[in-house]
Amino acid sequence: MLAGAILILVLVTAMALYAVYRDPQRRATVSPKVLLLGGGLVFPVVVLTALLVYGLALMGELRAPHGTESPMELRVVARQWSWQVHYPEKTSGRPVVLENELRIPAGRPVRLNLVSEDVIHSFWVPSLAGKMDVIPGHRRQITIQADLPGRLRGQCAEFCGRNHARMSLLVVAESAEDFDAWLASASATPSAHDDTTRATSPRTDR
Ligand SMILES: [Cu+2]
Repeated sequence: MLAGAILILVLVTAMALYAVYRDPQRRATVSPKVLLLGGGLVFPVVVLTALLVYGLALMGELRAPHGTESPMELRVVARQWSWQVHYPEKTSGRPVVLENELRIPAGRPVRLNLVSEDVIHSFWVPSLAGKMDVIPGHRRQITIQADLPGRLRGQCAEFCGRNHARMSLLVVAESAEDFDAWLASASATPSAHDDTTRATSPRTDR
């Protein structure tokens, strides 16, 4: 795709330079009709059709990460203006809920069940997957997978009101062992307020 883009860029730049610097006496040997039909219709149709076919072929892979491992299920609630991540409840221990932080095990698919409590939001972690609109009254799903441990940034990608720009999300991908240890200790920690363990990510981006 990059090679194709470079080829088109070089071609268009060459044509623009030719148009600017050519000898004024020399007239184009290509008729305007051919230029318009070829450059304005045939060329874009061919290129865009090829890109569409390529994109459709890639879509399945983009939506469902590689591997046959069953994904971990998380519930993500979007609201003005934060992301709330609910971890599966165990028979023992306390429910684990994170605000504006998504902790996941690296190397394992994670299926996010997205719901909105108010307006349309859009879940977007550019390094992991495309955008997924979160629409009130609808349940949307997206499967993500971080191949390596690290910290990534997510952002609401649908304008959702005054603090839309601040509706960001920190994704922390950890090794499976670290993740399991964190989840075990988070669900074991008693909370001072209620029966929910909440943790707030450090908001260095504010
Ligand atoms: Cu939003």
